[in-house]
Amino acid sequence: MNINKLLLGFFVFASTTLPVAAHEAKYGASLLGSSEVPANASPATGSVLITIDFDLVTMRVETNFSDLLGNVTAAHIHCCTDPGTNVGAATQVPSFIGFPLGITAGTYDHTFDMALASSYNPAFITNHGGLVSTAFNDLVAGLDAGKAYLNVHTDLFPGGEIRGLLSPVPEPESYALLLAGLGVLTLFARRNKRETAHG
Ligand SMILES: [Cu+2]
Repeated sequence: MNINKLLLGFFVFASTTLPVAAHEAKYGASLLGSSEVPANASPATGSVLITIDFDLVTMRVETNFSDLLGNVTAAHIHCCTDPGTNVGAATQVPSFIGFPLGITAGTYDHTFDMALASSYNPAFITNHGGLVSTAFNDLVAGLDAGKAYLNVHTDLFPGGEIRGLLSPVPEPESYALLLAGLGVLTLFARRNKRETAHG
């Protein structure tokens, strides 16, 4: 088989799948008391999935949590700092709009327009270039680097009862691309082996 045709096929495949993967990014985390700084012994658990849409400039926040010892007072994303340390809130304060407060278990699903200043903590915009666009870029960079965490504050744990350090979730398209790439490499390896044997 003509290796150039094979490579062309690979690049056509890559160019049709890449934009899908590149215009959306997902970040996930488990929410635990042991992830707080300092850690606490809360039996509560939860999870969070963040989806950034770079075309729409939106951020979807999907969260669930249960078994909190205290009642929820606020929830938002803090950024940007190294794991094991604390930093101020980056997103809407005092809490995500519509986040269920005053309860110990619940769910939340809201999509924020990240082109609006109201989706951020004003201090985060001030400290990150002074513009919504620079704040957005820094927040995404923080998410990519594993330097942002979702924190659920309660009346018993004002500093946060459960939190999760957000990290990138690979898209299915990325896996397909990776497998296609490995397939090409395998064909190259076979071809080289055969040529060596003959020669
Ligand atoms: Cu907070």
